[in-house]
Amino acid sequence: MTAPTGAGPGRVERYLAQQLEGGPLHFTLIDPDKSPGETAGRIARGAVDLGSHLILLGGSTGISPAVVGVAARAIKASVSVPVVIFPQGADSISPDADAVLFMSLLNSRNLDLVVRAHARAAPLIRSIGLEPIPMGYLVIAPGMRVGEVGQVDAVPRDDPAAATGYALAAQYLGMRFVYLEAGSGAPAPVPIALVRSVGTALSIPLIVGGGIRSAQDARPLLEAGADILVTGTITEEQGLGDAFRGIVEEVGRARGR
Ligand code: 1GP
Repeated sequence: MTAPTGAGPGRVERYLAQQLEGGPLHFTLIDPDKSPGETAGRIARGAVDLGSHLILLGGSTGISPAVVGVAARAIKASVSVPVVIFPQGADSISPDADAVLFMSLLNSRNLDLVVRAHARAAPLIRSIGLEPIPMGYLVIAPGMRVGEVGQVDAVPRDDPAAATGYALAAQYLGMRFVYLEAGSGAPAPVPIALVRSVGTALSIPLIVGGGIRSAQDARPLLEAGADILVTGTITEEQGLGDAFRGIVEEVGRARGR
């Protein structure tokens, strides 16, 4: 098999394109520091059994290539959906995952997070043959921890035009996904009007995450044009209980529409 180049869709991106033809998708975010190794594998299996389409692996503390690698191997032994690194920096890169979100933090004031860290990590990604998925990452207020660590000028919740400008710029720069992030554990998801504005303008898939805690949160986001919903905190706080199940079922219903 030839190594992925990032110049065109690799195996994981082709899987996503195919799945997106059937409607929106759900990604489960697992923090390998809080849920290491076999625990990550067990959560992944439960999530996929309930209908989640991909496992994202990422966290903000205690991350190393070894921690990510052990969790990625355990997840891959448990499920057949792709395992994709949601990086916090070069320390998140492990050859044991299927791909990495190669994401530019569009509204960071820190050039490292826009492109410089990428320049440092890119040769490693190439040498280990990890699939890079080019993505624009945009933090919407409140932004939570990623807003602070990412030194962002968060997009105000009542400024869909600003979000749409960033998202379109990402598309025009050739990025193949845009992720609107309210921040992990945000008290409320990205506002509906903002998702609708961005979703209407974009022709690449729109990922939305942060603060999605129920089917009631998920439904209007899907109706507004989110192609992919990401949840993390809900599993950490409540496991794969009613809330998680409700969100994944809502995505399933949208696929049926
Ligand atoms: C964080 O968007 C993801 O990067 C998920 O957010 O933890 O709030 O579900 P939650």
